[in-house]
Amino acid sequence: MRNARWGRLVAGLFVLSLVVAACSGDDDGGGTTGGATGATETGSGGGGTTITIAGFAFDPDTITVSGPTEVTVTNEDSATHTFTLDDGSVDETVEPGATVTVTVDVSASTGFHCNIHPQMTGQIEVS
Ligand SMILES: [Cu+2]
Repeated sequence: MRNARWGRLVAGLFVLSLVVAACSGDDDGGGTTGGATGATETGSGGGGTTITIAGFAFDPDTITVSGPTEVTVTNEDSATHTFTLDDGSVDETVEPGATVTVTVDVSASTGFHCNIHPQMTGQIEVS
């Protein structure tokens, strides 16, 4: 009888640890950045630019860079997306809940898109 009780206790702790691990794993996607600002974000001063993917769309869908710019892309969808420049210089897969940072270094304006969902497009302007 004692062995059976220990078995249940150990099993319970095991399940509990799984729940804790699952919850802490979700924290990576936390933090609301951006918000209801304009559709254009300018990366200057070395601060970089942030793009959020949500609802199968890039937000903002137009960014402005001057020189090499770090662009941080966060995927808040449950589907995998890519952040791909039309000129092919960047092609990064962004898993659900993941954040990737890439350096965008373009000399002329170019578009970007998701390889998986062709309707997801955006534009990079060079100032
Ligand atoms: Cu996509």
